[in-house]
Formats: sequence, structure tokens, C-alpha cells
Amino acid sequence: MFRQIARFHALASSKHFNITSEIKHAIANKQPVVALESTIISHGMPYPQNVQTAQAVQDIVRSEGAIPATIAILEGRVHIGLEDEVLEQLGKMGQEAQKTSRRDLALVLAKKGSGATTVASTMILARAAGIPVFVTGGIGGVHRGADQSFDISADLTELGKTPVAVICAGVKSILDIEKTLEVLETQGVSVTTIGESQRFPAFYTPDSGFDSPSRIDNASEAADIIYSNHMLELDSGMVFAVPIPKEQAADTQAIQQAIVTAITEARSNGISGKDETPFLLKRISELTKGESLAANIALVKNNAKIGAKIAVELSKRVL
Ligand code: PSU
Ligand code: MN
Repeated sequence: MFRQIARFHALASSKHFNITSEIKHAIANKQPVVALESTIISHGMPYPQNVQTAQAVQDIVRSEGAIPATIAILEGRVHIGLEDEVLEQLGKMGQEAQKTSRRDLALVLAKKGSGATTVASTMILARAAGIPVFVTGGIGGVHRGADQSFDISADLTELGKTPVAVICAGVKSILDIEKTLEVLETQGVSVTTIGESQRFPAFYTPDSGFDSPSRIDNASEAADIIYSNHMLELDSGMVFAVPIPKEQAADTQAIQQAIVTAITEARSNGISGKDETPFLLKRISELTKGESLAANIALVKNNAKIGAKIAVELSKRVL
């Protein structure tokens, strides 16, 4: 008998979780639900575009027939599904909110704190709640210069051990994409580009210059792969990379230039660790006069559309 993954684990039924009744009902009835992270709201984009984008993403998920489940930690409780006021609050807090990855989860909960969840921690909490599909903008990866700094995102190791499918626009070229793909292979994470191109996308732009380990045409094939992963009880995550549509992609040269400048600034200002990704995103947006932000918003919406379709397809297969 296949493991039933679209179900609450004991943890999610505890007092530490606050799951909206709509989401609870959907999971219990094996209806499609899409998990969404909150660091992208607090640290990934400026206010008010962050809140507007989060809301638009939720609407897109609904229009495709799935239920959005945005995840964050509020006053020591895990919230799955956020009220509009809470989303607004989180968006306004911006970088004041605590960026909460795997290592931070226990601390934030124990101190009854609040925090925005990263890809890694959103995967952990989505899994506990029985949500197998998660949409975001981009995942963390191996930072450039990691041979010296050892800065490799906890997203990658989480993908190696938590069975949630992450739909993203690839990995930003502020990171070392080639090494990121290598680490994902080491972690046993299946990486698949959805669409015509064999290339793994680079977030703001559709082609990173590196081939994706595999390629499929549509959401239905993605659901087949997720289903097989669960059937085999591999317990590892999956990356589905959706290239940003060409019309919405940023100008490659302008982005490259901005990335080089932003990385140089980060180094000379001693910015590293968990502060590096938010700093780079903000500076690249400033340096490209909002062009990167526009691309970021467009790609998240595009991912939401495909991710919701995947959740709908997956719900047709018995989980
Ligand atoms: N990439 C983006 N936007 C983001 C992030 C990554 O384009 O907001 C966030 C995600 O929450 C991701 C985290 O999980 O940054 C990775 O941070 P780090 O590199 O510190 O692990
Ligand atoms: Mn890091």
C-alpha cells in the first residue's frame, strides 16, 4: 500500500499549528493545495509590491482550482493559510521579520516568536500538514565563492530529505548554478525543467547556460513524477523549474552587470550568511531600476499557475 502523504502528521494536529478550516478541509478531502513561503514576502521584495504579489499569487492558485496555503510563524505558532491583515503586517515588517530556516525553527517556536519561512522550513511545515506541492520564486543554492565561505543554502539539503515538490524559476545567477546542480545531484534531488527548453533556468532569465538533468512538457507529467517519488517512498524533494517567459525576462546584460556590482558591494560591506540573499536581491533591483523586480513578480505568478495545475493533476492520482 502506498504511503498516504496528503494527510496531517501528528505534529500538524497539535496546538503548535494553526491551519485555516478551508485548508484543513481541502487536505482531509485530498483536494489540491499549494504551499507558499513567506521569506519571499518579507525579504524577497519591497513593500507594497510584496503584499500585492503574494495576494495575486494566491488568486492565481485559486483560479486554477487549488487552495493557496501561505506559511509563516506568528507568536510561536505555525500558520498555514494567512489572513489578509497578517500578510499586510508581514509585508510591512520586511527585513525586520525573522528569516526562519530549518536551524531557526525550534528557536522561534520556543521563544513564541514570529518569522518568515524560507524554502527549507516551508518544505518541513508543508510536509507536516500533508501538502506535497509548493510554489516559490527561486530556491537558495551554492553561493559564488563557496569554496572559501562554505555558504550553501539549507534549501539544498532540505530538498534531499523532505518529500515536497518545489516549483520555481530555477536558481538566480547571484549563485553558482553549476555547483548548485551538482549538490542537488549529490542530495538525490530530481531536477526537471518544464517546457520546450532543455536548459535549467536562471530565475530572471530563461537560460542559465546549463542543461537541466531532465525535461518534461506539462503539469500532468510533473504529477506523474511526484506520484512515483512518493510511491517509491524516496522521501526526497523534487525541483520543477519553470523558465520565465521570454517577454517578461530581464535583459541578461543589465542583470549580469548588476549582479557583479551587488556581489562586490556585499563583499566590501562584509555582508554574508543569511543576509546575503536579501541584500543582493534588493541591490539588483535598485541597480536595474526595478527591471529585476518586475521580472521577479512575473515569474512568481507564472510559477503559481503551473504549480496549481500540478497540484490539481496530483490530486487526481490517489495519494
Ligand atoms: N531566492 C529568491 N527570493 C527569495 C529567496 C531566494 O529569489 O526570497 C529566499 C527563499 O526564502 C530561500 C532563501 O529559501 O531566500 C534562501 O536563503 P539562503 O541563501 O540564506 O539559504
Ligand atoms: Mn547561506
